[in-house]
Amino acid sequence: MAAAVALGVAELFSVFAGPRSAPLVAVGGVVVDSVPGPVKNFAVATFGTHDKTALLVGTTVLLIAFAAVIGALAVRWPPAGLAGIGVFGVVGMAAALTRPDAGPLAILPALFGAAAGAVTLRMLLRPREQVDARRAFLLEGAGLFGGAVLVGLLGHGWSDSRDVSGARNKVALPAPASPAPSLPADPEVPGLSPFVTSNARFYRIDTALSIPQVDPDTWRLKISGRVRKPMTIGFAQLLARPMVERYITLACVSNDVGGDLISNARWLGTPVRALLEEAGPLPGADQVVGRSADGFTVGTPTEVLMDGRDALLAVGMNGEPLPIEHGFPVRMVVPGLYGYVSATKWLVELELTSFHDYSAYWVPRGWAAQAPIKTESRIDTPRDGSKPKAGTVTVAGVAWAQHRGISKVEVQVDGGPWQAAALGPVPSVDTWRQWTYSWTASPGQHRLTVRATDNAGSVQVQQEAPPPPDGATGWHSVGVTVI
Ligand SMILES: Nc1nc2c(c(=O)[nH]1)N[C@H]1C(S)=C(S)[C@@H](COP(=O)(O)O)O[C@H]1N2
Ligand SMILES: [Mo]
Repeated sequence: MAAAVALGVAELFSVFAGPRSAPLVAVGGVVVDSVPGPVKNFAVATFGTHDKTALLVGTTVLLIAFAAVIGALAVRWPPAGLAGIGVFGVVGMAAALTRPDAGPLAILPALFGAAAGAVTLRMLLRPREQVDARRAFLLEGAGLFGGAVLVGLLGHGWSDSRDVSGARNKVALPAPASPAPSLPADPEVPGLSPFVTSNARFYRIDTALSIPQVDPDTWRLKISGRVRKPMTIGFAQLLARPMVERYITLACVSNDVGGDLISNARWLGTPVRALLEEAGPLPGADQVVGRSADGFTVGTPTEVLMDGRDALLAVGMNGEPLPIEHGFPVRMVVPGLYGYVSATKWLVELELTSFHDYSAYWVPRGWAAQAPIKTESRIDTPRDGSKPKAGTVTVAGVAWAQHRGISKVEVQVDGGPWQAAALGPVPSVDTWRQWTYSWTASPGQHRLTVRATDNAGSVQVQQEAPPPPDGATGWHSVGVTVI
C-alpha cells in the first residue's frame, strides 16, 4: 500500500518534472537501454509492438512482489520498511537522472514518492489500541490504495495530455517544389497491403517508453562535428527550404520473413544533402550520427546521404505533419537503409564523425553498423492456414528492395516451377511493389512460396537467417487447404 502511494504521488510529480521522470518509465527506460541483445530480441519476438506494455506490466508486477516482501518484513522490524522504500527511491531517482534528456528536476517524482511512501508506511504500522485493529488497518489501507491509484491515474493522464498535439495542429505544411507523382488505384484484391500505409496503420518501432514531446517553436537542428561550418536551424527556417514529396518504404531490421514491420508513406521533406553541403563535411567524416531528443542515435554513411537519392529531413507524412509517435516535428527518411541506421525520429542533431570513432545506439547491442535493406517479398493473401475455394485464387503480396527496385516476383506452388507474378506500377525504386498471381487451385493441401529479384539482378536469398545482425533472409511461404 505504501508502494502504491509512492507510485501515485510520483506520477503526480511527473506532471511537472516530465513523463520520463516517473519511476516506472525511468526504470523501464534503463532496462530497455541495458538488457542484453538476446533478451531484447526475445521481447520483441514475443510481444511485438506491445513490448513496451509488457515491460511496464512486468516492472509493476516485480515491484508489487518486492513491496509485499518488504511490507511483511516491516511488520516485524519497521526499519526494514523504511530501508526498502529508501532503496526504491534511490533507484527511481538514479534512473530518472541518468535518462539522456533529464534535468535536475527529474529526481522530484521518486523523491516525493518515496517520502509519501515512508510516511504512509509509518502511519499504517503505528501501534493500534482498538479491539478491531485488523479491520481498521484494512479499511485505512484500502482507502489509501484507492486514493493512490486515483492520484496516479490522474497524474499520468494529466502528464500525458500535456503533449505537443496542439502545436502539431498549428503546423502549416508548405507545398512541395517537387510533388510526388499521382498513383493509380490499388488492385482490388482483398487482403493485399494497400500501396500507401495510412498513418494509423504504419508500423511503429522505437525505444521510447514515453513519446518525446518536441515543441517546433523551440526545436533546433544542430549540424555539428567534423564540418567546415557548424550550423543550427529552426523549424520555420527548415520549412522555408525547398521541399520534395516522395513515396518511400520504411522497413525495420527486426522484421522477420513474412513480418509486418514495413510500411510505405508519402513523405514531405527537404533533402539532407543540400544541408550537409552547406555545412561541408571534412575528410574522413564517413558517418552522420542522427541524434533524437531522447538521446537515441542512428549512424548513416555520409556517402549514402550525398549520393543523390531522396534522403529527407521529413516534416510531413501522407499529407499531415508527422504524427508525434513517428517523430514530430522532424525525422530522417533514407530510401534503401533499415530504420535503425537511417530514420531518426524527433531529430535534433546531425553530427559528422566516422564509423571508427562512434557507434550508434544499436551497434554495441549486436547489430551491424551498416545495413542496406535486403531484397524480400511477402505473401499477403491467401493467409497461412486459410481455406480458399477451388478455382482461380489470387495470390498477392508485396516485394521490396528499396533504392534498387524490384524487377521480378515469382510464385512457386508445391515446389513446382517458378511462375512470374504480375507487378504493380511504382513511382520509383524507393518503394515496395505490389504483385499478383492467378493460381488455378485444385482441392487439397498446397504450399505457396514467393521470391523476388531486384534491378541489380540479385535473387532473394533462400537461406533462412534471423534478423540479427543485419536483417532476416529466407523465402516466405504459406500453407493452405483448398476446399
Ligand atoms: N528517436 C528514435 N528514432 C528511431 C528509433 C528509435 O528508437 N528512436 N527507431 C528506429 C527504428 S529501429 C525504426 S525501424 C524506425 C521506425 O520508424 P516508425 O516508428 O516511424 O515506423 O525508426 C527509427 N528511428
Ligand atoms: Mo527498426
